[in-house]
Amino acid sequence: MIGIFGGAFDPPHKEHIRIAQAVKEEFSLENVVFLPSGNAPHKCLQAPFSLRVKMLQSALQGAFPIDQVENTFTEKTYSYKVLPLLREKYGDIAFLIGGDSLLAFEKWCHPEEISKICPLIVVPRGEDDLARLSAAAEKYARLWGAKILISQKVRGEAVSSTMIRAKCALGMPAEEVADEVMNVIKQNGLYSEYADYVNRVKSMLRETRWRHTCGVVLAGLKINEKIGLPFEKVFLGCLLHDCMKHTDRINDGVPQDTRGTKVLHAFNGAEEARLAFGITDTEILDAIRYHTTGRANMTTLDKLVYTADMVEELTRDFPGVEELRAVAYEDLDKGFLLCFEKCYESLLERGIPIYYLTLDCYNCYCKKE
Ligand code: DGI
Ligand code: FE
Ligand code: FE
Repeated sequence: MIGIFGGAFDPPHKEHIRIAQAVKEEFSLENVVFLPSGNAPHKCLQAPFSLRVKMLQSALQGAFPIDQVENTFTEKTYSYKVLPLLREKYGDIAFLIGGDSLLAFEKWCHPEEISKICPLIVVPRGEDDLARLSAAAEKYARLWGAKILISQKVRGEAVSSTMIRAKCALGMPAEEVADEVMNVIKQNGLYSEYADYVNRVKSMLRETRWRHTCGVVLAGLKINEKIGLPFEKVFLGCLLHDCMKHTDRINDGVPQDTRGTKVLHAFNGAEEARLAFGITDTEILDAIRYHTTGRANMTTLDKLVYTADMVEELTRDFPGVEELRAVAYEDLDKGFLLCFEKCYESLLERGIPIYYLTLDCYNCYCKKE
């Protein structure tokens, strides 16, 4: 039997290869064929098919074959259409999927067709509930005669390609990716659409503040895994949030009453994003503008940037930050509330004058009747 390992592989990471090897062993597969998906309609930071194949070749070094059939498809490729072709080509096949995909199997296109074509090999993620997976497997067996094999030995780790692409965009090392793949990424300038913004912000900040900014981008994207705002809004809001932290230059349009206070840089940063970086998206601009004070009726992006700013993993290490972080990654509304309360109390304790928007925010979210 041949295992079919489909994915975007944008980029392929070490965990992909570990899983392929481990599944091959556990199920005594003759081989595992990597099947990069066809090009999706253009999204931010996506590598084209040919370069994803090139990265896969560098990652696999001939250890596993790559099937490029999905490159020939112009419309969206569905498993129920591709798998019959692969069965014709390879004979006895099994389709590798993650635990999360099995739980969503009903929402796939024609799961009953797929169930007839070949067995599914399910690789649970570390945090997956095995009882739930077994229950789902039994149900699909009953409904459609699906043959579902749940791996007993392999546990996938939650490696996020989005996070890897963000690290590349920020010029950070990504240990999830093999050196050979990183070389292809660099040589072809992959995931570098925001290089101009990144370089400019970096040049405006001192080293630790830049590290903090990278931390906020990564924390923001991690929070966003549960929320699903557009990548660009999260990336740019977080990237630009503190861009005016280290300057005395004040842009037009910044409220007078913020001068000489710690909240100035947020308003100044929003104007800089608009005037110098050419950002026109008001949601991004607002998230920057209100990242220090908060406000009444915050948008999800406002809360996300505010919270990521406080819990990022690269420089924030105040007592209790780990608990805040865990809550924030799980539930943004709760995480935001805890972060805001902590910040508000600290202002009171230190006797710092509270800006009216901070008070608005307090009245909106914290005031008990
Ligand atoms: O820029 P960061 O250090 O990453 O974080 P931030 O933008 O949240 O700024 C935090 C600082 O802003 C901290 O010293 C407290 C101060 N601050 C927050 N809200 C208010 C405030 N200062 C005044 N004067 N009034 C506020 O309402
Ligand atoms: Fe700030
Ligand atoms: Fe900040």
